[in-house]
Amino acid sequence: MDLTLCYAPMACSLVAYVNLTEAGAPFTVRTVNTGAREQKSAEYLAVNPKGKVPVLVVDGYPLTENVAIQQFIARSFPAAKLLPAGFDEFKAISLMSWFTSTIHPHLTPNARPENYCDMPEAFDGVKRVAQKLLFEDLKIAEGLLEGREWFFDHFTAVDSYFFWCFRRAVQFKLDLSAFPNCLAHMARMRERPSVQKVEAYEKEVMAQFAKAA
Ligand SMILES: N[C@@H](CCC(=O)N[C@@H](CS)C(=O)NCC(=O)O)C(=O)O
Repeated sequence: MDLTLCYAPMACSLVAYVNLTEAGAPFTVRTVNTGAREQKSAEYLAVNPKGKVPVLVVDGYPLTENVAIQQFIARSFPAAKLLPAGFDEFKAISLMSWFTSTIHPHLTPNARPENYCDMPEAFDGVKRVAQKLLFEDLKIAEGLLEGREWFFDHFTAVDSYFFWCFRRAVQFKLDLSAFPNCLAHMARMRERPSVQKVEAYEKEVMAQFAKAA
């Protein structure tokens, strides 16, 4: 199987990078310079008309949307146990759907308030409301992680996805001290070689993009 991941530094394509690495899957990376709007180029739109990362191109066929991509990786490489078994599998899909449909949209206004309101003087308010909603989400995640290392009884794709969400909140310099379980989860994730690999790679790609600018 030929796998190519369309990946941008800082973006949620990190999740698939981590999961492919955890699965020991051979894959190549196509970097996408979102700062230079490469995701809106005609060439990229031919791969993903939504103009977003991630895309996992499987034997030439593009698969979009994190929830589908993580399930594809988990089912293609079952030995990695990236999804839990039994009813928990559906709970894992439920959590990843929540990250995509709710947590991610509560993060993005911090970076792009202009996509939510066309009055620049209201941007601070847009961010404030998004942060309030995000903190409600994180309170739930904090409870789910109480007394646990991972969301399920072992590391799964849900952990990789939540790591990206929480790291994004950290990058927006929000005060996250009310979420010690989430902070501990992030620290645990950073002990994993897959996460160390993607964060080192991310730095490299960002340096290449900065040089090219
Ligand atoms: N629902 C999509 C969201 C993908 C998404 O929003 N990706 C962002 C990066 S985190 C992106 O490509 N943004 C570029 C843009 O909107 O121009 C998924 O989960 O795959």
